[in-house]
Amino acid sequence: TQRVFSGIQPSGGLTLGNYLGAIKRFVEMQGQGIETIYCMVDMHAITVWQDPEALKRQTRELAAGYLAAGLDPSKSILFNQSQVSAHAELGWVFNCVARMGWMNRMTQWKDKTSGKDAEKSSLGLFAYPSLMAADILVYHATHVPVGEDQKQHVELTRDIAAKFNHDYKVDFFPITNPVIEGSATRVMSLRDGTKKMSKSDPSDASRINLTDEADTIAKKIKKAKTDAEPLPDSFDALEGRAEAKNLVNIYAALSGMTKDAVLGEFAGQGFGAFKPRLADLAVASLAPISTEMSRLMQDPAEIDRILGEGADKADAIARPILEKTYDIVGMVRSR
Ligand code: AQP
Repeated sequence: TQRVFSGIQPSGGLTLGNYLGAIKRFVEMQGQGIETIYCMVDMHAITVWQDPEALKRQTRELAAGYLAAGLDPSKSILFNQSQVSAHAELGWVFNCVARMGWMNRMTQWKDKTSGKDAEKSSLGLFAYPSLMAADILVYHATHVPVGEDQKQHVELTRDIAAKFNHDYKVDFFPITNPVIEGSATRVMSLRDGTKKMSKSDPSDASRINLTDEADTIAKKIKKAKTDAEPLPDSFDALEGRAEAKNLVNIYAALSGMTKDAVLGEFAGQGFGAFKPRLADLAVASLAPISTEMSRLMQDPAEIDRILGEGADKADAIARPILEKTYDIVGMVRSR
């Protein structure tokens, strides 16, 4: 049987990248006879500094985003990571299974410390992938829907599971599969087509936030970096035009059309014609979600109740798997 786990950091507002690369996929996987567990990974978020009040607000906002996009607490388990302590506990065990060299090779670690003094990064940022492996494996999850940028971390999760199974001579943790599907597994920054759209990019103009007003979305798309060439009639012909590719990709993902079908419609036209259409499409797709998010945010107590209930359900799955892990490792359990 399949069990799906995935999470998003409440480290800022949700972006179009998080929506197309993750949340939209979460919703598609829900209720198909598959158990779906979706987390707000607040413990990952604090690997870089988070203002405490902002973290609480962002966690509730992320929960509102999940709900507004169509996740249903009666069909999926929705909760924030810190309320289920088994994540941190298994994370510690995995810190002792994973090797420093593995962590050193993680491109997210390299990206997040590049140009900075890595010595001043938190130890948690370095160990991030080990906690992520715990998030997944504490549920024995078989499938993890993520964007392209998280593929390496899911591969590391497989390595940790295999090393644990090998070291302790057990067949206990499953070898999890990343699910990287959909037409927008890698949405790029609106200012730089070689960088991914990210909620922590210092430039707000680089991303579309799910909570942006219609005119802000239109303005950001209008200002998005492009080139002066008209659009060709096939996606292959866009090679070398990173920004153009990104906008076409976003159009395809939002409309449900193939990229070639999008280009079939716009071939020969420039961005002056394409951008307003993309802006209209983005506004039409995101407005219902952002309206519902603001409605939900008016009742934070109800959001907290949903997260608490989800945490109870998550704990009921995770706790026995953690206890079995402790037993395998040789920890005395006497109460
Ligand atoms: N640009 C993107 N395109 C497609 N998918 C994306 N995801 C993130 N950005 C894109 C997917 O969203 C999920 C949650 O990501 P996360 O919040 O845990 O961390 P992240 O990948 O580091 O996302 P951000 O927005 O860039 O956050 P910060 O800036 O705080 O690090 C993942 O499935 C991810 O693949």
